[in-house]
Amino acid sequence: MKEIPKSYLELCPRAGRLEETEIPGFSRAAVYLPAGYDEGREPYNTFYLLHGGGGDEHSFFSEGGELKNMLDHMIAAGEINPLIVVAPTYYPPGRKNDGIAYSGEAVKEFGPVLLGTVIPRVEKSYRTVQDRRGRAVGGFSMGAVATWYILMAGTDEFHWFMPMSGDCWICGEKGGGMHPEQTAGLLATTLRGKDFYLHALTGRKDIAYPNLDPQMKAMKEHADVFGKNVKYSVLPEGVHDYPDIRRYIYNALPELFQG
Ligand code: FER
Repeated sequence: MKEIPKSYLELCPRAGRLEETEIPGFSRAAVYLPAGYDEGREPYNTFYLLHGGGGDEHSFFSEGGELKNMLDHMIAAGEINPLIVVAPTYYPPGRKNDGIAYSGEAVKEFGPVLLGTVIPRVEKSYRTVQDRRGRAVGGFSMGAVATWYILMAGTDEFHWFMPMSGDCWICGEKGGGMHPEQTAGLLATTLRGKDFYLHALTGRKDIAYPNLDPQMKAMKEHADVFGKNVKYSVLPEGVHDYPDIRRYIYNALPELFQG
């Protein structure tokens, strides 16, 4: 896995901007708009990026601005096409610290909200490519748990999926580790015949590794569903935190929206 160039974490001369948008009846999202958005007329691909448990819509974009700087630099260097990044929270107001069981419910309930409320709202407010190949979804930890739910229900809306350091909880909490074969079997049954690309990433020292790794290995047994369209990367020294997640995004984002 490539390292992020150090200079990419510093301010980029050609910078995009962040704003916030209200998701009526639900909550809020941080929105990254690339440099040139205001002058241009073309629609942009959209990456929905979901924070970890106990976080909020600012989690990815608050810490020192590094993720924003990295996106600006990747676009300026031509490593990726300009895109919009939408970071909504899956928590209703005031409930972000209600524990892991509550988070499990919140991310499960968020799938239909993303598909039915957030996407239409975003696409009314911003110039987006309005088809499945122009939309990607990924997330960290509980945001990855959310991503697996969205994979199961949302291949009409999304082609690109990037769960990072979190497993599929369709068979219960940490089900990818507790019930890997059943989880992989349910995913395979649900996704057989569907067209999608998924890149799962984590670290060998990540607390979610013991849950994600058995699931990914069990998925490989269903090669008709999880073949060349599924990639799995493990960073040997990777831990459960936002800086390593940023590195996963740096490595996997150029694969999205290709064809
Ligand atoms: C995992 C998926 C999500 C995991 C932990 C989480 C330890 C989330 C934890 C939290 O938000 O507190 O596989 O493994």
